[in-house]
Amino acid sequence: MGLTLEMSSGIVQGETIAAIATAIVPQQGSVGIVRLSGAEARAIAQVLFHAPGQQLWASHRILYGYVRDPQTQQTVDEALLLLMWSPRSYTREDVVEFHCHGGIMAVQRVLQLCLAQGARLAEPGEFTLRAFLNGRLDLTQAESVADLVSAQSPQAAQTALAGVQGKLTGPIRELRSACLDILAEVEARIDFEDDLPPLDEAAVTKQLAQVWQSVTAILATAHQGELLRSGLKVAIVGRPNVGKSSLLNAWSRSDRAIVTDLPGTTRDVVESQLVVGGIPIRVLDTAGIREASDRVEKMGIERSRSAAQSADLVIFTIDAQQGWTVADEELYHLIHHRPLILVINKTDLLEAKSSLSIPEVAWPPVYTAAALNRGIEDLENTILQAVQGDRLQASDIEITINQRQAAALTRTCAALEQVQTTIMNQLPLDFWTIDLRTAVQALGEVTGEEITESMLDEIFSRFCIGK
Ligand SMILES: Nc1nc2c(ncn2[C@@H]2O[C@H](COP(=O)(O)OP(=O)(O)OP(=O)(O)O)[C@@H](O)[C@H]2O)c(=O)[nH]1
Ligand SMILES: [Mg+2]
Repeated sequence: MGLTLEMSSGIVQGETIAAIATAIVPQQGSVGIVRLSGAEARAIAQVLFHAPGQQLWASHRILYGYVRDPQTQQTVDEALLLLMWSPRSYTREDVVEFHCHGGIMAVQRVLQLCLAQGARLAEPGEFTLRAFLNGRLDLTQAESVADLVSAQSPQAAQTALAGVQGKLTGPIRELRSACLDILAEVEARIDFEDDLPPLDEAAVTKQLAQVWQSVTAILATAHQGELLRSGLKVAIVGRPNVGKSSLLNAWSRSDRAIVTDLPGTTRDVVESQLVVGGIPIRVLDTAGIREASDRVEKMGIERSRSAAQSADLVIFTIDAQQGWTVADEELYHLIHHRPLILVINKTDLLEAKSSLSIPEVAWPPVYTAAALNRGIEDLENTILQAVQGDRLQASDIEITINQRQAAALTRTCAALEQVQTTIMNQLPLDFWTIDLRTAVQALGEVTGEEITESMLDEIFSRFCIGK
């Protein structure tokens, strides 16, 4: 991605870029937006957009009119034009948005006209990259923008929004400046040893411990952040007819999967999207696993096995009335190395729970009667316990960090621990500064104050085009 930006009248304006900013769905969607940003955005819009009457081309105005092909004078769309002049825009450059009719035709034709006028097709995330380079957003905010777009649950969206609003940046900047203060104190002692009172080692140690504690507290949100961002893949696995599809249906409150009293009903993996405790969950209902001669059923069973192997969590379902059978035991041996929750279904047909002998697994078994919608809440609680343990709950945390930020903060912690050891071992002050600088550098990578072009490329290539 080119980072070539030009300075003009104090504002950094890059090459003019263009992209369709809305989701592109053929023949659907009421509005589609083409976005332009850069030094030529205004000029290009003025060539393409005909605004009848005395409409003013002023910032933060919306014009009504027609997009026309300047070559043929043909009208391409009837549209609204939103103007945001530098620096009061997302990128801080001149930004123009064509609000066209939905579907793909209008936006694609308008985009082509913009490109024909000299704009370049934007790279993924390039608008947000410019917002970052022009100081409109720091790196944590920019990354949160991508998280907000891809959020799959209200909680994921909420923590992403907190990130966009800078709620992660503030604390990280404070910690970095605390480290810089300590570094300055130490360096002053190295440079002007005779003129200054000796360093208060106890005070420095205390400050370092405080910074370490705050960094560790932020690091603790990484696991939850990952769950909120990526969600979980959960596979319901078991013998035929134990009620796996009934469980999916009860859980998703739908008739998503076909349920019959015939073993071997489900032939292929059926998927449902759910949200449990803020965590987006993809639930896979699979074909009952048994020795089958039917070719289609065999293929389905193969898919069940691979779903069980690739899932983050397996819900191993058995029939309460039949108890723990030899076939259950065989199947259990195939997958017991996976994180697994035991579900004992059809408990409505059972007189007493205690008569069942089942293997010990990490989490308590869940008793359900899927056909009667019973036990779903227990199942959800056990899943949350399995994935969160004693860790922070989604509702307890305001911000979360991603893997990149976690890696930088882990380096920060290691560097701070190293400084402590250096102090304890009474090593010379030069040694202190090495690790303090590492901590400052790592914290700067989180906010983007210290970042290389290749790191930026990697971060922004994960964005969608038009954002
Ligand atoms: N009494 C009772 N019957 C249930 C319960 N859950 C499912 N069933 C019945 O058990 C039968 C099998 O249910 P399914 O959900 O199709 O079972 P499955 O595990 O998906 O079966 P396959 O797709 O063949 O592997 C159906 O007749 C359901 O109505 C339950 O909790 N109690
Ligand atoms: Mg089924």
